[in-house]
Amino acid sequence: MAQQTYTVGNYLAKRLEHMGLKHYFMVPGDYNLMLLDQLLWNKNIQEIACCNELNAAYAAEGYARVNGAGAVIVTFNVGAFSALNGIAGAYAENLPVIFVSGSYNTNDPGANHYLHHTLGTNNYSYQYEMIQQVTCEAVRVLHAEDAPYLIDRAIRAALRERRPAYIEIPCNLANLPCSEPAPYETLMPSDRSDAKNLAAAVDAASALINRSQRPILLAGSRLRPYGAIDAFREFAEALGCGVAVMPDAKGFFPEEHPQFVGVYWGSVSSPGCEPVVAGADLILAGGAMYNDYSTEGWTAQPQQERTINADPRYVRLPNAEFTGVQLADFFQALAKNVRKNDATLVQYRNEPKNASQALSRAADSNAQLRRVEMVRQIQDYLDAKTTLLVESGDAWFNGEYMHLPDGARFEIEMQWGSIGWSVGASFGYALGLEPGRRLVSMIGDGSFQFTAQEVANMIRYGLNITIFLINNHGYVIESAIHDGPYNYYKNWDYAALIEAWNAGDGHGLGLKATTAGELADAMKKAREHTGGPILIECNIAHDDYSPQMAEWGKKVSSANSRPPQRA
Ligand code: DPX
Ligand code: MG
Repeated sequence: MAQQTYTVGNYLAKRLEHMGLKHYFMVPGDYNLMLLDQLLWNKNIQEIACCNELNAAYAAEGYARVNGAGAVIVTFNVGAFSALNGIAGAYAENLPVIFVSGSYNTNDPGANHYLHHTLGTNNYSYQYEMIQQVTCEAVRVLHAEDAPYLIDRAIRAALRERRPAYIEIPCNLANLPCSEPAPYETLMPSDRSDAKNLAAAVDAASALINRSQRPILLAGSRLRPYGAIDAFREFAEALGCGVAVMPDAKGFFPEEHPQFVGVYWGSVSSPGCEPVVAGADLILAGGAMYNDYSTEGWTAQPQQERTINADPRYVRLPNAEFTGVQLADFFQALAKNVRKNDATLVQYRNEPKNASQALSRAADSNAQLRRVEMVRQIQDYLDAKTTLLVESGDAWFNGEYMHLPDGARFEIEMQWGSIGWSVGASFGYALGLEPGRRLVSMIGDGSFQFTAQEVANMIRYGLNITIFLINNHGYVIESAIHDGPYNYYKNWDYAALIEAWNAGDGHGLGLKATTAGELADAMKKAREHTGGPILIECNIAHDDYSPQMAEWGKKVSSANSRPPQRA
């Protein structure tokens, strides 16, 4: 029998360390205090406090984006329910977040007790049942000796599915002994392709590709969670054709690569990209996630007759489907079976690039700040070591058409699209960043109001994040889709908030720009600032938004208002 030197909480802490985590996010509550003590035992992982559980879940999601996985620890019901939105977001965005909740003393159900922080009924399982809907595995530890097996089961599922998993640990079990962890390798998912299906899929796909006149590649958001970015690029280089990225996969193919042809997003594609995709006779999409946003209200979804969809679950050809084929294996094998064809790349080079979409010249420094000037200056602020993170709203459009220098990264939450995400996610992301890299976040005023207080923890932990707070005085993307009085709210003095959160001992910097020159000055100060976050409030007019957002808004709005059809 294994030696009983571990406790349930120690065991969990060790597994989080094994997963490569150096931090976990938490909000304390009496149901999880014992567990938090046990986690503190492990000095290789650091406890990080958040202002509330929603932000903590967003932070763990952001951390998982840069670090491969994240973890968040909350208290029963009141904490867990707040975290649900962020956990569901991690599910939608394919990020393995270990979601841990403390829970009731195991004697209470038998005693038929009513408990605080609950609905005041004798139902002890509703939290677990609700969370099952937004996690790929949910376990409840009811006896300490079962903890190792159950914790491992949850972690294994999260890693295999690239989704969150839930672990519930009662307050009277967290410090009880259990066996020590088996080698971590026993948990690793063995993602192997079925050799026969892989060969068949590669044969069928390469026959189509080699027959096509004008093939093009489309990078999708699931390339990253399934570890297929490098294999996709290898294949792209073997084929030599044009490579477009979907808006939620920006950065998954280098923008300075000679084969890069831009962001494909229907009529709001980056300059020159749409005609090339429209003219292709074969689209090979890798890890694509087609939804109404990414397909511009279903107008930009490639027709199945001319598409090969390599998805994490299957490879779908116009007339055949193969399962049991891993994305990276598929692209690697395909790379060895295709002939070069650069027709779409040649076409892209000859396409006129709409000059009005190109970045403008510098504005006069006394000129009122306009969106184009703001974008131009932020573009200059990016370098090879930057991650640009964009919140839902016009920040998406401001970010999508920026150029990412080689080495720069891009983060967007286009599938879940929960506003306020960016503040917590920026906090988590920045904690997980390698030294020498930095985070730049573009966040709209309305989104910021959802989760603003987490900036206080960026100050507490001295994170050097630059936030461009785009104050266009309203939910402007909503106005573009469908305007009404509900899209307007109280203005805040955003830059002034930083002083309040510094509260004497912090090193955050809050600046405001209403002219082009003020923004340039603020950027200069931002570059020199160390020891805490910088928030630059960029004041622009309410109606100063991207033309692409207006165009996209119309398409999404008409998709939303399709009348019901009789079957
Ligand atoms: C809403 C959205 O100010 O950006 O550029 O002005 O649009 P823009 P803001 O941050 O406003 C965002 C706002 C209200 N979406 O326009 S995108 C609906 C919504 C959501 N998530 C949650 N609640 C409501 N996406 C949690
Ligand atoms: Mg706004």
